[in-house]
Amino acid sequence: MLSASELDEVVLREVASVDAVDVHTHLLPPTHGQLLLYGVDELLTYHYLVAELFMVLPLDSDDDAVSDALTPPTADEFFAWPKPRQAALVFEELFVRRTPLSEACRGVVTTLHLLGLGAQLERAVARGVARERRLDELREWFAAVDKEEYLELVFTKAKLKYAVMTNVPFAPEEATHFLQESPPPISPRLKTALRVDPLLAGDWPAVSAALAAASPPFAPTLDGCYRYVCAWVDRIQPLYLMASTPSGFRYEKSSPAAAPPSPAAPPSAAALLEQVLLRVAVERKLPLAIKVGAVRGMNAALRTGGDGVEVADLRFLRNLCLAYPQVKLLVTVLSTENQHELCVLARKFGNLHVYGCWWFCNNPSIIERTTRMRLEMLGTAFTAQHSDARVLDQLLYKWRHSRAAIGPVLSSQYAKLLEAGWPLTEADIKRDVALLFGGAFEAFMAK
Ligand code: REL
Ligand code: ZN
Repeated sequence: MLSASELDEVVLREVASVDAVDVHTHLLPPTHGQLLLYGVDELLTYHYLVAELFMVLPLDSDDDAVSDALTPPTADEFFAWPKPRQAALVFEELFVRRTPLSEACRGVVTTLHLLGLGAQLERAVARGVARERRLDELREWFAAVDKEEYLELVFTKAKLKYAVMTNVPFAPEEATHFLQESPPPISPRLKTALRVDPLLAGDWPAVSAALAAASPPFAPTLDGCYRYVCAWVDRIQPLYLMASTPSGFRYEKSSPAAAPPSPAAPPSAAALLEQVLLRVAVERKLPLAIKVGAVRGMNAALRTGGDGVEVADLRFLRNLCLAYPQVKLLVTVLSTENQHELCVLARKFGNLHVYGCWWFCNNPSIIERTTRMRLEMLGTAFTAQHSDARVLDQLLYKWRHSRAAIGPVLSSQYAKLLEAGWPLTEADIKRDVALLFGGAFEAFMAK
């Protein structure tokens, strides 16, 4: 049995060392060539940092605040630049001219230090270094790594068992890697997930374009679409289907008495959801991971960095859970305002599993309060975090920072339990931490 004085040490140690499952990332395997992002230029051009860059760039190039040698680009000009030039501007503005205080900036610092590149980073920000040379030493280090070995190194250092990818059949540059005659085997560190946003959004133009572009093409009908999705399920054997909801998303089960649509009309959003996405989920026994609360293209000029957040109406989750009790839903929400209601929904429906602190919620202060609430409301029946990493090296900081935020919250919850008189053991803590960092996800998937 543990004493109050031993508690912190044991909990923090377990949280820091448990082998976690990263249930959602945007990483792709080394066999996808250039699509596996890593290195200092990719770290610095992460869309979180690009958004922060455009917050501080002068609005027009005559502004005196502009760094003399760098005329501020428009967003379109910036994205047309080669990556190293984009990275150099981000570095200059956010790390040299300002203190990298934000979570995304601090993440770059943590990552480089965990890779043993602290001295190189210090030299990069030093006075007197020509700004176009600043990142050279760091770039040289990354240029020398072997991708497969580096993937292994990062997973080992981040203490991850495996990470789930986001595999988008609608993106030709990604799809082509799976469509080869005999695709090379994927590293066991990465598991597949089939990402199908246009189906949840009822985006028939996007869906029908994909059906037409397939070789051979699929019929531009609901049945054709169903076959297309099944073919992708067979091809990549995903752990789950995943989609994010469009802004203002609603769902109510269609009434069987509803008049059939005219055969000439494009399929409705409800038909795509029920007759394709949910049908595949039921027939193939595939969980559906839903991400709620993003507002795509809030400032479209910033591309992915221009996506925003809204407080979502979560009634659709109740409707889905009731209408499809056999379909398992993995759910995360982007607005802090939705976190409490999501916990209540998870308490009501055994087919709903809460995972992670997503994107704008992936900040220590929000992780702390969200995790505290989840522990109080859900015990260990949730997944504390996912990284959403787009760049391989980010696994290092995202997991380091998340573990640091979650550990003390968990420890204080245990302290209250000890005080209440529960005989807590080290084995209990090991078991619980394993659940929060992937075990509860795997148990839910196996249900
Ligand atoms: O999977 C998603 O929908 C999101 O995570 C992404 O759209 C987002 O850009 C991601 O980088 C956030 O962390
Ligand atoms: Zn994501």
